[in-house]
Amino acid sequence: MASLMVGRVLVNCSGRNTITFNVISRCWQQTYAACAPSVSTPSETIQQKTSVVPVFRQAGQYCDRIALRDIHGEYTYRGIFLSSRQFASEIRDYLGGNYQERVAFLCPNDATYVITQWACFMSGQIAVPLCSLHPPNLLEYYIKDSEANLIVTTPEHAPVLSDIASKLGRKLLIFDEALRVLAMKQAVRASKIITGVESDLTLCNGESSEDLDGGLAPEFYDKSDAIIIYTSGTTGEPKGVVLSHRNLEAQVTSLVEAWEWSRKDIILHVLPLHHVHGMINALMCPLYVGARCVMLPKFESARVWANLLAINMAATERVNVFMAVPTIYMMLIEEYDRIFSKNARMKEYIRAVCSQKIRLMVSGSAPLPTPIFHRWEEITGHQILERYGMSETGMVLSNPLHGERKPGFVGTPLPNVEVQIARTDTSQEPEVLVVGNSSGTRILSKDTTNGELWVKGPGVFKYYYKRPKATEKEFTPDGWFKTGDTAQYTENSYRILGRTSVDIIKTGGYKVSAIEVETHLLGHPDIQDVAVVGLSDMTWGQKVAAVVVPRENKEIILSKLREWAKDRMAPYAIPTVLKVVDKLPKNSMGKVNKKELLLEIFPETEQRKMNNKTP
Ligand code: MCA
Ligand code: AMP
Repeated sequence: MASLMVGRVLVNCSGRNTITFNVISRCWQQTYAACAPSVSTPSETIQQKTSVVPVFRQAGQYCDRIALRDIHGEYTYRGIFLSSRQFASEIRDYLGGNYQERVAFLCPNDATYVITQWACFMSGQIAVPLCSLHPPNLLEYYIKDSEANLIVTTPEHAPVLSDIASKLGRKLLIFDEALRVLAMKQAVRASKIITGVESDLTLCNGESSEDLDGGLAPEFYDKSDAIIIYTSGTTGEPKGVVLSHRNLEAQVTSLVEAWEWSRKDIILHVLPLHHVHGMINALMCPLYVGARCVMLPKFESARVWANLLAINMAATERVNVFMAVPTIYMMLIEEYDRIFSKNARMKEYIRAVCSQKIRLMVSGSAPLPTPIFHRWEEITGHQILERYGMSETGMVLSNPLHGERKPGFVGTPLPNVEVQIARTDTSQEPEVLVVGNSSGTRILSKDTTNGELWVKGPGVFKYYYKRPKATEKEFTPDGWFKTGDTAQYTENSYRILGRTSVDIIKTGGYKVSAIEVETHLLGHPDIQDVAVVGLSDMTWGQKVAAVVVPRENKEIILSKLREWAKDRMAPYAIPTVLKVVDKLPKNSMGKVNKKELLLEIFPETEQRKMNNKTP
């Protein structure tokens, strides 16, 4: 029998604000216990004493400050909070009052995404963000795999999702435009009250905080899960990385401290919202501190330049933080060359504006090529801050906010993160070569500092959804998460040398499993055999390349293959390079040696890559 407790508690929110919450809790412990992992992971062993403050609750204190601007308009923290609370109660009703149910949601990059995500958190559910680029079969996979009983979407995606919902027998809830408008109306009111004034008056005072009761008991968030992010592995289908509210808080507070996020910041957001980079680093961090997020529907070079330069914008609207993957920096450079390169005065202006008005430009998700680092510095006066992270760990290593940023390096451990580099390539027990945290790094080996990067800390994920074996495999017995990335510690900083597996491809910042692409392509009626490899490329990091053996008397053409793949794979996973061969070279085990295949089939690209090795 479900037990229900209703009451009121007083909680001190970061020592700044006393907020009254309704406490509603019903058997969430049992629900949580049912999906808990079978292995002990670091995030459980390093438990913190204080209660977790989820992003919506932290944000509740910023009341009439502007939280978000999207293509429709501006939204205050209060507006988003109230809309989310209303939506949370609808979600709760749909789920029959249960907690920790998975809610898959597909929303555009605008306020509807934030309201839906907060509503999931407030009602105690686990949010599963979907991506509009994915074809229906992939969306269906994520919904099935996460056992999402409820799907939320906006009218533009309703046709696709209603088909899936009826096929799978899941409930579909269409986001009501009135909720977005409710969040906006508050913004209009706020702008009348505080036009252009950056002041503490915009924080909640005693009386206005009264409307911002919402969410569940503080203890609920200490132990419950928040998000599932899907990520590809070397084998099998994408796995759901489960991040708890405690994980999210640890990841956010680590970055807030390291990169000195403050409520004066305005970030330009151009990233997809179903991955850590766009969701946590570029959205939750600003909302956690009362900063503002200017969200574009998608990345577009010209629009980004217009925002960075604040063309036709008031000074108070000017963005001062930007985060992107290396591909985006490369595309921005190409746009700059196209539009501005012949205009010396404009070039001077761009450099002056960027260096004086923007305080932080970050790159991550894939290695930042040294030429991009230098060119960007030449154009904007900014040394891009490169950092390293993973869906399973959040951010791990970062170049310093103040001090030297080394091209080709990813810096040192962030606050609350511990790392080790371990030698795992021998038949013996792994040997720890390097240990580090935000206070410093110790080298334990005389021979080498190259090995696999291992991570521990409260930000590290709990488990892969419904995959206890896969979870156990990725952790050492003493709770280190094995990243699968080869790292090196040298010159007081860490470098990422690449993946230990050739079957993980990073293209445009997206992780793609070569095995998964091969499995899809083998379903093509005219393909007999295939090997998929990542081909080095300055813009995309790697391009997905397929080396294909056609069936007898059949012809494979790239354009037709891409068209065929459109309904089956994410667009970024579809090969953009095709080589047709008679036979794939295989070893005695029947396996293709992909490193050799790359050298044999694409000798020029591989040679160029070796020559460009940095630093
Ligand atoms: C698109 N194209 C490609 C690729 N994608 N070509 C080669 N490789 C690709 N991967 C081609 C298209 O076919 C098209 O060609 C042209 O490029 C433009 O395509 P479009 O879809 O319009 O591209 P876009 O919208 O400009 O997308 C590029 C992008 C996007 C903005 C860089 O890929 C992106 O948002 N990447 C970010 C991924 C990300 O956030 N990753 C974080 C996960 P044609 O014009 O000939 O048709 S990693 C993470 O979260 C961890 C924790 C971390 O460390 O951050
Ligand atoms: P994902 O699993 O999609 O979260 O991607 C995480 C992977 O992206 C890591 O395991 C790395 O291989 C790669 N990655 C992220 N940031 C960097 C970086 N700055 N340099 C090199 N690789 C990176």
